[in-house]
Amino acid sequence: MPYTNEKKLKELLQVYFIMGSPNCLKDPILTLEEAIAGGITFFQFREKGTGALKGEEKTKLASELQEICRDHSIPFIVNDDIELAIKLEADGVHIGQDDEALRVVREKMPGKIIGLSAHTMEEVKTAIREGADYVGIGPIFPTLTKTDTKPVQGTKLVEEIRSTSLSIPIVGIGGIHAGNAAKVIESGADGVSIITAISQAVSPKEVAAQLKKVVLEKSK
Ligand code: TZP
Ligand code: MG
Repeated sequence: MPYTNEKKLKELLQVYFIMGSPNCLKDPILTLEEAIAGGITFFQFREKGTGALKGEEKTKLASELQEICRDHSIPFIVNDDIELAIKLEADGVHIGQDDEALRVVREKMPGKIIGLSAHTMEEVKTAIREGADYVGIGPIFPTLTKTDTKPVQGTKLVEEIRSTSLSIPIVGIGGIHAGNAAKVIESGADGVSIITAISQAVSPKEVAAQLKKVVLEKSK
């Protein structure tokens, strides 16, 4: 696996930027470059929603974003689309509970990072048993980005996981911005996953830098 070391992965997950072209206020390439300049540590390509690119156009954008990540040693993860992740030799994939089973994905992508969205302690335990490298917990706060989410759950599950001996890396997701990220890290998450706060910012660089500052401060 490229980043098997749990401690290293926890560091890499600190400021986890997720986006696709429908999320961006400006050009996705520029948005990613600015976000990287601000200090993001991990990137997920999630091409979903109204106007999302498909087929060759999607592959082309993914490949361009991947190259930028590669130039800056930022892991490049693909949301859901396992075939695309394999084709591009991405660093990993992020899947949900309704996507292809983790066991199957692991077989298709040995040695890659696999993240799974989880909403209950049971799902977290199953994720660990089946070999997930990290779990995404949310929505922590209300979000307008994903309409089919489970109910907002605050930081309860993150706290619950951290009250056990389970050491799996955790990222919080949903409605996170520089003003509330501290709460997510304080509850025990290793990182924050963000779409809107960075992708719709006038300055993705500035917002990424603010988020990085908060996370580093609270991770001490
Ligand atoms: N999964 C749970 S909430 C969410 C996803 C993909 C959307 C997060 O987006 P935002 O804009 O950071 O609230
Ligand atoms: Mg999914």
